[in-house]
Amino acid sequence: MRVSSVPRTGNTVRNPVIPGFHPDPSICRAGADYYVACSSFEYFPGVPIFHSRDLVHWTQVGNALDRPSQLRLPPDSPSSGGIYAPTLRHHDGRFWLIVTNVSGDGNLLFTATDPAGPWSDPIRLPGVHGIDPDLAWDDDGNCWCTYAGVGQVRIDPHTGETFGPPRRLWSGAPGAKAPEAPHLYRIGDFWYLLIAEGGTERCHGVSIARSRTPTGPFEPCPDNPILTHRGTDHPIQNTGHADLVQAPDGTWWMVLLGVRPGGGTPGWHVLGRETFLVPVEWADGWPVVGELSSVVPAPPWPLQPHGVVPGLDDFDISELAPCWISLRHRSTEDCTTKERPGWLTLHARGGSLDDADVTFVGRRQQHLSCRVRALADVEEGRGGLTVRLDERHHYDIEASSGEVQVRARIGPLSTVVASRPIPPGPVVLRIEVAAVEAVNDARTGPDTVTIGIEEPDGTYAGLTSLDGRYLSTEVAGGFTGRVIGMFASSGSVHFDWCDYESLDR
Ligand code: 6LW
Repeated sequence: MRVSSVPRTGNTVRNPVIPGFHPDPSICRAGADYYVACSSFEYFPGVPIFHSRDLVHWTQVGNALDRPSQLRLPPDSPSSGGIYAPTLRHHDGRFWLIVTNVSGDGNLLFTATDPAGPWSDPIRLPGVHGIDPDLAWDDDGNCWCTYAGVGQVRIDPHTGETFGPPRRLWSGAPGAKAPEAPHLYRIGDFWYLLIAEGGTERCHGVSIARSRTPTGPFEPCPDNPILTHRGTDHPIQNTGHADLVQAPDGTWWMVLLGVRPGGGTPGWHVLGRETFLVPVEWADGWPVVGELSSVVPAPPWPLQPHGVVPGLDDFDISELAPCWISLRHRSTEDCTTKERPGWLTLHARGGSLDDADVTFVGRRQQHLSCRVRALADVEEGRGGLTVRLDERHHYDIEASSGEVQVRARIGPLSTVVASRPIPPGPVVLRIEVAAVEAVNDARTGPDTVTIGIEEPDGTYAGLTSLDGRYLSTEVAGGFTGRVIGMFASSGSVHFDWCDYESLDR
């Protein structure tokens, strides 16, 4: 039985469709509009929401959790804690979002009439004991919450109440680790249970099972895993944590996470887990996933390019664009565009970038090669530009009155790599990332991070070049990716603009 297929026109578009640290994508469609939500971990605001009309061009329309009442991250909560694995659904005229806050509040459910927000305050789910919660409704109006493990419990999504004991549904392939990221769908005569397994590292994969009822018993697909790149030399690795969506023309598509390791052995990925798109066909009642590569066949409908994140932000509007994220919380007391109109002012709240609690505003590195520049006025404090993986892995250029310093923090080691005097007045700080062109040696790193300033006459003065591998997930661990941004480590620092430019070919 062939239900539908994706016509191949020969045209392709670039994958990942949402580059940079955007893992655990969950997708839903409402009419002609598609929406994706991703995990956000220790960053505030949390859960970026993207919109698309064509599945390949995505615009960030907001962050679902943008109020402290929705997202509580203790100041000392660990990096790669916080918000895990959303499920986003459109049901009964509303959008539903369920996530886990592993740094305290557990599973939380939110609703909105517009995915751009505002989203409701959270409904707590104390009876759901597992990460990666999913939501699915049956024809009788029952709401089933399925979670990593893979377990399931019936819930009232309006109150968070659970009914009956949780039941175990399926554990994926015998012996495979970490059956997680379940999504349950009613498609035709079956209920399909899509999961990830093998762990979110190189062995990640996607498997599926089906049943006549949402509660099982589930019969595994004979072709599991239906998608994995484990054991291959494919440039996209760690593929898993997927979600399915059907287009109005009947075609099916999958969003999933994958990484792009660079350099020699073992390969280092620096952008975190990114969101890829792949077409899906159906054969004999099972999904067959198309080839996942750095391009995806253009969908058979007009593409609507939009939503390129503006590179230059001159902080002329009072609200920060949704791409800007901070660490654990953000208040107008430590981050404001109102104090000096047209500038972003950061007031240090005590910590340095080595601490969990620091005044920081950054954006995800979304290109393998890029340049970020910012004009900083440090007459009243110390601060600058950083590229960070977490508190223990970051490269910074920090300016204070009369001097700039480049500092590298790698695990337990922290060192000033370079410094030089600067003239009075605002200074342009620059971080440039260049992906390696060729691997000359198995030990070649993934990229080079060059850090410097611009002289008052605009000429560039490089201070140092550092191996980027130390700001990779393979070195730092965890679930996030690089974020590049501005910080204040003491006093007040004002930024006139910050410019992010892709240097990818
Ligand atoms: C998430 C789990 C996973 O909860 O990583 O790749 C965890 N999959 O499903 C954090 O993103």
